[in-house]
Amino acid sequence: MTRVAVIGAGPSGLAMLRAFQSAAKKGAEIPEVVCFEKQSDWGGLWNYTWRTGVDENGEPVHCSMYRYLWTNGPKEGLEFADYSFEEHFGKQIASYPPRAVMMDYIEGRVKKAGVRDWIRFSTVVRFVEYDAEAGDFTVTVHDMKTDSVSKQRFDHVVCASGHFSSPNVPDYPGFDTFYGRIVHAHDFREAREFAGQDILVVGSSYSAEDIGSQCWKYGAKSITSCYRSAPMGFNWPENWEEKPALVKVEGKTAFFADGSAKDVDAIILCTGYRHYFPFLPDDLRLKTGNRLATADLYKGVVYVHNPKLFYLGMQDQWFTFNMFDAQAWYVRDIILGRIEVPADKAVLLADVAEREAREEASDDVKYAIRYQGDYVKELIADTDYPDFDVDGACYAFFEWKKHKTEDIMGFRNNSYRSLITGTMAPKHHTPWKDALDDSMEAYLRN
Ligand code: FAD
Ligand code: NA7
Repeated sequence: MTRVAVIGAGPSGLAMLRAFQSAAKKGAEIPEVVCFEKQSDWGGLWNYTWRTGVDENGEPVHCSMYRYLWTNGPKEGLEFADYSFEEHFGKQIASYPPRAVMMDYIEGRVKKAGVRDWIRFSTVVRFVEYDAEAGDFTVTVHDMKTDSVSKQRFDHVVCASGHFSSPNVPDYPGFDTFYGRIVHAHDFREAREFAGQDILVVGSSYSAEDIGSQCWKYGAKSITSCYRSAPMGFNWPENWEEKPALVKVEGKTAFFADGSAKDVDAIILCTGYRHYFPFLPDDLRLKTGNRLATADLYKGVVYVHNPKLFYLGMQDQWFTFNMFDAQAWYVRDIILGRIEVPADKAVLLADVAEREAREEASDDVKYAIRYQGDYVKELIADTDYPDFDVDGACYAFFEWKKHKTEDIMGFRNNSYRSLITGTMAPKHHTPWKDALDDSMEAYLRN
């Protein structure tokens, strides 16, 4: 029997399990699927832990999420086409759910699918090797519950281990003698820690914007953010100032490229993440930047140097859950022999080159959103994943961008229409900036 290993039970890995389960439900014969998950529960980044550094087993903590995290884009852009928010919660809910609400939703679909038994929890994938003669993979895993290391053979490996977990941590002159805390976004958890403090946020992307906003919401005295390439440029509250690049730190004073300086109590490095696969040898390891057209992946999922190996969710993300689904259904159909991957490596490489060129053709944001929307459409067209209004999702993202420009601390008060059920989301009962209790009970009170 064909055997498939899935590495990771986050949204991407779970999409893979759900894809196979849905084929089996329709009568298809499916391979044996074994998913290895190093955490003790599923949900990937959405499985929150207070821990930082190493986990209970001494492994690097995967979680990069923090308390009080609400989705940074509208839920209507990520809704599963085969499992709506209304189906899960029994009613339509507001558009920017907090993390706990999202975790409940993610779990709902896979609980219904009944795939939990396919997952070996607290099991770390240590190494993957390809045996060219046998044409299969040997996967070495460490089961932390029994403290035993074992090897298993698989015909296919699907790597869904995420890429927003291993932090990119730059050094700046003076960091080693700074008078306060320096922390990367990956280890940021509780915004109240910074109440009453002057905070410096390094970076100008999603983490910088959202962690700065959280600290602002939970009572930081001031936020200074600084950018390497371009400012975020939002209409910030009066105690938030945007500066050009950080140059150095002396004592508690940060100096910037325009010659200005600011005394700060803490520095939060929102400097992004690295694609990091310590369990993969050179011939199997994806080496790519955080971009829409990942290097070396035919159709964004098939590893061109070994087409029996697949990667899910390795792109930079406008689309998330529904894109992971589109990818998982596509990979499933390759494994089931329903979709053929060209045998000629030159064809696979040409596909990657075409995607890269098309991504690089414009740096307009709407272009990038449409680009990824088109990718989702392209994959969905070839499988039985339920068709949904991808253009409508792009439009929701355009609206979201506009709402952020209008009011960066108020964009989460807006509502959008579900592309799956057609229902308009209710307005949340409390403006985001005043909603300090982000429990599921509080959010669902609508
Ligand atoms: P992950 O969620 O990272 O899951 C990967 C899984 O692989 C983990 O469970 C991990 O434990 C496991 N794993 C890793 N290595 C091993 C190993 N060696 N052995 C066994 N298991 C392993 N997306 C949105 O749609 N909306 C948002 O609001 C949003 N906010 C975000 C906020 C933050 C701070 C971050 C970092 C990301 C956010 N994202 C958001 C994007 C996020 O990447 C996706 O939502 C989603 O979690 C990606 O799923 P994934 O399964 O690809 O990866
Ligand atoms: P991103 O989107 O990869 O952004 C990283 C940011 O960090 C970006 O502004 C970079 O600037 C900046 N950066 C990177 N290296 C440095 C150094 N050395 N010095 C200064 N600034 C630097 O990561 P995020 O964490 O914001 O977002 C990742 C995901 O988490 C995202 O999907 C969200 O949903 C949550 P640049 O523009 O490259 O000059």
